[in-house]
Amino acid sequence: MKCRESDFEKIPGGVSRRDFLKVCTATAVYMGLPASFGPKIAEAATAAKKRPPVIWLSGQECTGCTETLLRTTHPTFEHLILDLISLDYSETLNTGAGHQAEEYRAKSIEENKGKFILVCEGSIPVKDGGIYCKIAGKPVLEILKETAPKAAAVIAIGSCATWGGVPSAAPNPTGATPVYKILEGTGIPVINIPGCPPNGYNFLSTVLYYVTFKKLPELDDKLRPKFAYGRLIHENCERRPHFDAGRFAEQFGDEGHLKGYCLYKLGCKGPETYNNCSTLRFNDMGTWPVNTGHPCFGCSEEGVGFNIPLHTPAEVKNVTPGAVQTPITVDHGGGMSAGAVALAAGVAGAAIGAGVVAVKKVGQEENKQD
Ligand code: FSX
Ligand code: SF4
Ligand code: F3S
Repeated sequence: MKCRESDFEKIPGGVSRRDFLKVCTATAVYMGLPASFGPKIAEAATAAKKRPPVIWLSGQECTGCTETLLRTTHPTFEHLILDLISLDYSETLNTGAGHQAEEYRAKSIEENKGKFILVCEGSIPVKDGGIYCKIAGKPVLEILKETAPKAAAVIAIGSCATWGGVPSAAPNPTGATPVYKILEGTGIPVINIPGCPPNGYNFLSTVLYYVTFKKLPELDDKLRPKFAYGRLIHENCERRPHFDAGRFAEQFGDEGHLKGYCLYKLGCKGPETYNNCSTLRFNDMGTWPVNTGHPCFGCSEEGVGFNIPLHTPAEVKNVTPGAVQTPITVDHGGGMSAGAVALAAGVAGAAIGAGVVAVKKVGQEENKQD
């Protein structure tokens, strides 16, 4: 096919228009939309005249969620942060500090009322008035309560922000609480992207969807985008044929483990964890916990990771066979999954997706699905 010169024109983020379209199409498919939505996504993502403002708050967390967005060899995450959105405040990435940074945050919130996206990373301590996590002398609990009503939507990123995560593990000394619970009953739209850390593409695709359609993607009853958290990990795991055939690793390093058998008896929580790790995977190598030989510990599932001991067998929630049965002769860990390939390309699309426009508030209730 003959390419036009305009195909190679660079759009913000240093990506060629042609590659960008490809990526938007891959992202559309990943979100369960027809491929014909690709151009629509690309158009919405590049139409914005003003870079969309994002305020990124940090509560109790390890910063892994930010790190996972930045630690990719695909360049577009950096472009997302630095070129395509206006990241007006992020304690990890701010160049300014102290009063200067705080004043800038206040200014951006006032100037962009109802238009900015508030991203919350980390849990919110509520015990003793929230004194266990303060920013510029103010409890993050107060900052969240003041800021969220002025945002277009709130994205809780990571298991700490969505369920409480590590800081809320028993005995939860600081009263670490998820963001959605703090905002319950306020009508402020909240979307949960759990994982410790979550897959960056789940976050970026959500932003992209929001930008394109001016509403939240379809959410489940736990406010998670269904396109990413609609299926159990176990349903699409490459070790699933071994599970079905009753072939298990009994101990780390035993013959079954070395042969790539199912990790259920080592405590794998894939059968009770809703996430796309087994299809989307992480990093450019297409790795994920199970293909490195470690059981999933349910990091993204409320009440599982950080709650149920690592090696306690999971509750098998669904015995439906996987959609695709992987041949058990395949060498584990070799090559990228189809999903990983699409998403490796898809990162740019998601990034540009954050080339956000002003967004309309959408009621949480309207988006909750059974
Ligand atoms: Fe929590 Fe994210 Fe785990 Fe860490 O911030 S979800 S501890 S990866 O950094 O919040
Ligand atoms: Fe895969 Fe874990 Fe399910 Fe076994 S129990 S098939 S390792 S998700
Ligand atoms: Fe977490 Fe399990 Fe995925 S531990 S990263 S939900 S495989």
